[in-house]
Amino acid sequence: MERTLVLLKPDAIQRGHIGEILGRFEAKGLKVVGMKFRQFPLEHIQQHYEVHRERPFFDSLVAFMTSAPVLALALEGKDAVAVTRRLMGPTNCAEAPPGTIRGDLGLSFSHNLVHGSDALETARTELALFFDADELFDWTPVAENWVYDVEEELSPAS
Ligand code: IDP
Ligand code: MG
Repeated sequence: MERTLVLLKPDAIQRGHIGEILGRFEAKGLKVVGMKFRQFPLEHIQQHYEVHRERPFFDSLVAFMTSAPVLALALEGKDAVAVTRRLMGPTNCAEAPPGTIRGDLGLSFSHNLVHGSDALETARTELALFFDADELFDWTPVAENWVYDVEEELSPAS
């Protein structure tokens, strides 16, 4: 099982797409293990996007991400990092395929609705930035053995 960080960006909040986007992750079978709705401080978002600090779009990205509340989600599931990125689609919404969140809901490169960690190691760092340990919850959905073939797919060896 992996955990990953997803952010519903200010454009998703402003456009009323919280339910639509959260619903897609839930419908897929990913488990919500943390959720936080907050307008994050500038320094927090700067730290989150630290790898992009030298890029020309850094300041506008940080301004955008602090312009309204963000919904931070911690999602858990098998291959959750890659599965989440596939559901999101590529960065530029205009080129993202139909069926993906960005492909169905947006037209912009920068206002692309959603963030998802790009690797397991990144996910660990990003989850620690957005959530304290006691804000993440271990729980077992009643339908888990219908989402997965538990013996085949959830054994330690799989
Ligand atoms: P990702 O969100 O698909 O992982 P990254 O390359 O990590 O994409 O970029 C982080 C975020 O910065 C993007 O989601 C987007 O909001 C913004 N961004 C990336 N490249 C550009 C650009 O060339 N112009 C404007 N915004 C950009
Ligand atoms: Mg990225």
